[in-house]
Amino acid sequence: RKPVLALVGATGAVGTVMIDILNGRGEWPWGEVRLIASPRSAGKKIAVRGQEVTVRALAPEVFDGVDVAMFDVPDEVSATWAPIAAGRGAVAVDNSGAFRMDPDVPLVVPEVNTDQIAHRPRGIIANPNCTTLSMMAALGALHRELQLTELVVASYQAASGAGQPGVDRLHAELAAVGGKQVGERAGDVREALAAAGLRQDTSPFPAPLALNVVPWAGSLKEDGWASEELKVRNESRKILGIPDLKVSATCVRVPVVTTHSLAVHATFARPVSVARAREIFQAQRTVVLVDDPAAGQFPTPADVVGADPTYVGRIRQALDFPNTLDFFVCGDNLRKGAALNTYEIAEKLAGELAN
Ligand code: 11C
Repeated sequence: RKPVLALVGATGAVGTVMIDILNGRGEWPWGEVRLIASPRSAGKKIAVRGQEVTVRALAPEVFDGVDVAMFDVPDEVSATWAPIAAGRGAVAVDNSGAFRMDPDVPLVVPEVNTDQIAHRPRGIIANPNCTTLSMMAALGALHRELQLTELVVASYQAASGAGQPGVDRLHAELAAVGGKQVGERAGDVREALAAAGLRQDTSPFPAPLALNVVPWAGSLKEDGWASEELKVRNESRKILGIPDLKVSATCVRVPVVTTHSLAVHATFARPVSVARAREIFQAQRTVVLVDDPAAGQFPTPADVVGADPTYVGRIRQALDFPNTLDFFVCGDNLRKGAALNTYEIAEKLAGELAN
């Protein structure tokens, strides 16, 4: 029989992108597809590859007979339900942060560490955070040949990283400032938002995002670090298999709807050249090189959104740092950053089941 695929969180922001990916995929190894969501969304009908599928409410028995269950739900929902799915025989592929650092749960980016999929004693495989993922195809390719030793990054993260409420907030803020002479005096953006009835304390962001950048993503951790910055550090180490990788990240939210960008400063054990880095990127199927500044060509989120690959440009040899490259990456945080990578892992599992 063909394997059965379940999608938990089918009606959320990432779940919706996942449905789009399922509908657009060429090869189709699955038999049945089950769509699962909270009781509030149960009964809804969603078209998957030409067939109407009725969304079921999350319950233990919906996992009976499921081979692969993809989870696009908040951490606390995954923490409870991924083990239940695994207990009923499914492999859970989880896009939340609940299991990423569990030593018995592999953290997988197929083009970087696909071999890790086989070691899953808990029956759970984790999908990285979208900020980490947005640079991993590019970094993994360089690391394979050059051996990464130090990584300094600044992120430029889109509003949809905070889910649909983040997108809705950005649009509402842009509408509130649109066409107005604001951004010229400290505090005038906040005043324009307040005048439009947009209270700061109800925003998913800790400061106005319209006409602004906000140096914060996630929750406050020890010594002033944001959770997102620690995820970039810990997850990069685990995915690349470099436990002592030196990492420093600053995560920043920018007024972009979807597609995270990162300015990367990466140091290697071996000498690097821009020419060799270009060859490495060109040989990596999931990386697209857009790097001709003389012609105004470099990746930008507005040009990358909706695409599957990681886009890389602005490759430079760092002037004052030996063996170091600077470059800029853009990746759609809802596709490769979330749904697509999860689905690519599920597809590998389907291949495993077929053999
Ligand atoms: C953001 N990267 O942009 C986050 C969202 O650990 O999966 C994803 C959080 C996570 O806000």
